[in-house]
Amino acid sequence: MEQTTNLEFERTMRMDWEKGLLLPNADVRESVKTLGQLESIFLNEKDRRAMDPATVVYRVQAWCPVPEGTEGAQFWGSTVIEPGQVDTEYFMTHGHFHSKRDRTEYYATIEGEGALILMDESRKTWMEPMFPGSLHFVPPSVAHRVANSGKVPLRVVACWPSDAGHDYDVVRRFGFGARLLNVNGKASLVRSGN
Ligand code: PAN
Ligand code: ZN
Repeated sequence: MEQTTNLEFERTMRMDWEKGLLLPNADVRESVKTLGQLESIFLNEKDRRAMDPATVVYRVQAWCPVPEGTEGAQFWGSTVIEPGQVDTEYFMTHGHFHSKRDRTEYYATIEGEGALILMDESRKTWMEPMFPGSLHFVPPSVAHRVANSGKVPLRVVACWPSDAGHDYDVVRRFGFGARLLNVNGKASLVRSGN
């Protein structure tokens, strides 16, 4: 069989599908978010400040084969959210809209349990349960974050357009319209003023 290659894009990456992680190499960007970096994201800011700021809430890997902002390509990422709570609120990602609001995304769960929390521009907020094998589509103009309501790390993978961009500002200032709280041992989406 004749093989054709486009050297510019000749990169085969490897996934550890048990853990939902990219095997690290020079093309994989890794970042960590700690409690100390998540100021004003959780409802109980006083409790957050009383906790160890070095506590890891989540880790992100991203494979961006083309420069950020390029039209027509896609990025691949992996996020691991640790189990934990700030007061009754489960550990979760910061959450964002895409800067280009019509850009969508897929999320899939590898391990653990939790919720994909979604909010449209009118602040209507809803959730989809995440469990091993669950596959989720984030529609256009919908902010998204992932919360871990289980006892083990919640491992998810995601794929999004390379020109989506991330707008964290709206979420930082106004939060989502609801929060995933542990109410008597049950994960419940509770409406909130912020
Ligand atoms: C994901 C997220 C990742 C971390 O790759 O960026 O889960 O969440 P925050 O970006 O909100 O901190 C994604 O949605 N990319 O578009
Ligand atoms: Zn996104």
